[in-house]
Amino acid sequence: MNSRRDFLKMAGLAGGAVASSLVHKSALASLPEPVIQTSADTMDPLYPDTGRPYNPVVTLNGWTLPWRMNKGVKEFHLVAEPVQREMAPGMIANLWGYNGQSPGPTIEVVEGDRVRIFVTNHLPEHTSIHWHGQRLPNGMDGVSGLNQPAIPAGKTFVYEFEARRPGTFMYHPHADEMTQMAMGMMGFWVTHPKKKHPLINEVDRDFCFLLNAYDIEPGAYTPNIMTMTDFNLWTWNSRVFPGISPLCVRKDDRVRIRIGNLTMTNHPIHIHGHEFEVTGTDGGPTPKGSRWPEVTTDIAVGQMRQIEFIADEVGDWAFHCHKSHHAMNAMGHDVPTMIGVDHRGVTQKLHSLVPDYMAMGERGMADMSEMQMALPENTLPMMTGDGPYGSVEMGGMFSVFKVREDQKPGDYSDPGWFQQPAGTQAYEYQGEPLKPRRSNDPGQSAMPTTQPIDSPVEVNVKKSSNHNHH
Ligand SMILES: [Cu+2]
Repeated sequence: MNSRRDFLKMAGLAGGAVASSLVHKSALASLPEPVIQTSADTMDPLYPDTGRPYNPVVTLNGWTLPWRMNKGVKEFHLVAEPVQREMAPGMIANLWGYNGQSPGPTIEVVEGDRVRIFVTNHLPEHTSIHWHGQRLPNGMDGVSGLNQPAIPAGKTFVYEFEARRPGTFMYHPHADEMTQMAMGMMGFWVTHPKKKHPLINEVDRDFCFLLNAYDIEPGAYTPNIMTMTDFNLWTWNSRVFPGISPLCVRKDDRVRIRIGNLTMTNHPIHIHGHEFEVTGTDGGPTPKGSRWPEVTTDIAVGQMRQIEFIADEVGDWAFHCHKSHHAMNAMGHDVPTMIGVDHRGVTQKLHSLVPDYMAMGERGMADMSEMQMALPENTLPMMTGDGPYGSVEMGGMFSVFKVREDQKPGDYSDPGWFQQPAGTQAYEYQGEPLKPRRSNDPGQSAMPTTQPIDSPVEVNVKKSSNHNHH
């Protein structure tokens, strides 16, 4: 990583704030060099080369911040700054984040570690960092005005505490929170257990990401920070499908996925083909007796959940928020429901006036994914992302959980699409169609009888003046 070059480049972009007298040479000598990330790709896990060993996490479309060991203290340097985040190929957002990206880097430490975090503020306004879920001295909790003065623009503050309990945490500003979180300022934090823990399993794959949301008008680059509920980009780590990396694992791996919610609404996160247990929250590991199997878990605002399961079914499994509006991208929310409305005649007339006019939605909204419609600049299609059999018709909070027999341990690369073994895929029925049997037909029950397929079913059609069955 060309961290120094990137950092100097970023410093140059920020108007030379770092090169100026704000950071004195003596202070610079004691500050750990900030590492800046310029890519939105999922980075390989960062294996520790100092301090206690642990099995690192993989941050979806993110990375773990390297540290410097200084007399037994792990030192990190976070730089709060404006960033450009690619939300999916074809769309860039102007966000605020840390060290070049939004969300910021994941911080990984071990239970009992002494941690010192330098926070440099390159935003145009003051900020602070709250370490969500941590046990720490009150003055390190990061609520500006309550626990500390806010960090003025251009200044560096130092937080220092012991990572007292193992678990899943996050960090975010507690200063002009509404603006700064709407702009993407947040990051993940994992404290690994220092020794075998009765409630914390060792896993083969450990993924993490944050749920966040933005309101960016089609054609625009900067979020509308005043939006309270009507967001149009529902994101995992500031990415939308098909820009979210797949979660690639080997068959029979024990998998843990850690998720934190910093949006303004809850997200029922759902996995296909497997059942999981919630093994931890931001309050710590859950007692074994409190765990039950499920396939969807709701994550409320400000909550974190870690789910665990054995990936024992090969395939490409959908993994997504179950609020269907959260699995699509911008546009469409103001479109009236047109199902069943045939407006072809109107379209023809309109075409003579407005050549670009398109009728949308009369057969459902699936046409949207196929439409070669001219979109505004820097705007993603509402439903997008192709699979091996056509459009997946999803956007937003959607990814694919890929389980393969031959995915090597430690290999997180995309193995491509799953090849369905012969005879294991839904297929088209080629026989004769049957007439539908309706439950209100006289003398008929709703349950089909065991009619042989080659003998036609007799159906009495009840005449009705106000119902026309086609
Ligand atoms: Cu959702």
